[in-house]
Amino acid sequence: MLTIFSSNHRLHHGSELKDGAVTPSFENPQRAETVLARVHSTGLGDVIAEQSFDRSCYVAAHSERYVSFLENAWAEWTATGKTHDALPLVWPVRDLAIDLEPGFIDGKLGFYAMDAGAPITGGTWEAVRSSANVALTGMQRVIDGAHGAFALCRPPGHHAAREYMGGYCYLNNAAIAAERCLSQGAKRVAVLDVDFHHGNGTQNIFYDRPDVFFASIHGDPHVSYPYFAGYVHEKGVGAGEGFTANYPLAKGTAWAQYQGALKDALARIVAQRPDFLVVSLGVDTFEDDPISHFKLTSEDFLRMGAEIGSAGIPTLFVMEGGYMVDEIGINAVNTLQGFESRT
Ligand code: 6XA
Ligand code: ZN
Repeated sequence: MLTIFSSNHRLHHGSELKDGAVTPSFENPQRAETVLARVHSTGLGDVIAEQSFDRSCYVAAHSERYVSFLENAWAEWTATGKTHDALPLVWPVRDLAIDLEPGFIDGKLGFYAMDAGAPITGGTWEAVRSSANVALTGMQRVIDGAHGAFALCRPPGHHAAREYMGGYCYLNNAAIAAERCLSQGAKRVAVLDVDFHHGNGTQNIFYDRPDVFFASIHGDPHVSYPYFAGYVHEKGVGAGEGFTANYPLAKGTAWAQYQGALKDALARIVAQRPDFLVVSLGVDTFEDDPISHFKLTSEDFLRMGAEIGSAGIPTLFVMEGGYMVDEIGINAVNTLQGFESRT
């Protein structure tokens, strides 16, 4: 399987507000390097660099003003004399003004963020743009006939909604790839999110749409980040009603329970007869992941890939989360090899 990788990911390494302290983000450059090393050592296939894509590809999944914010945030932040990572401090919740974009960077950061877990640094936009281009390059290969491809994206994307960042995510790489299929003539696309955390951003972008079916299997938001999305009753709205499927699972979920949700999600996806499948591949469902609480083993990722492969749909895998740095490469590549074993 072809892998797409951008060394520009190294330009982004920030801090996050976690457990009451600002600390180096769990989402660090070593993650992508570890996965890349495993791609090479297993001989998964060729590794190519990303191509450039027009800005309009990002605006297909996000608002114009949000993309402009991402492009300019660091310059606006440093213009105030600050040199450390830009993080938000105040958010427009409930009855506060949610429709008025503030004119000052402190306000803009809160306006365009769901949490203080997506720092903006001097290199962030270049890394983010390159990560989206990695997904777009992979998607184009699949559109052009490859049965599978691996977009080794970093930063990840699935928490990024049409108009906000959060949870280490800025541009939604999976959604941008799905939009690319549609703009190239596909009628229907499915997105399957197997990251431990609910893909609230992807759900947000397609919630009222019948052309993109979204299924997410994740830790129950009652007790797991992102807390405010991912419940079973969230099924889409308007023309999109019935085109979102959420599978929140309990703390300690192991393969025996996980497999049932995965089979159900895949059956629903196959029933849609999508032209393409985008998999948001987070491997933070691993038993030793430091910020999650599922119990999948490295062998289970082979099984997961095989299940996905048995759906028989041309598939782009997009890297999302996974923080057990020693194992993240094994678990990601196991999923891809499991997929290939069925194709
Ligand atoms: C809170 C935890 C963010 C979760 C990020 C993640 N800072 N998402 O792995 O998939
Ligand atoms: Zn995650």
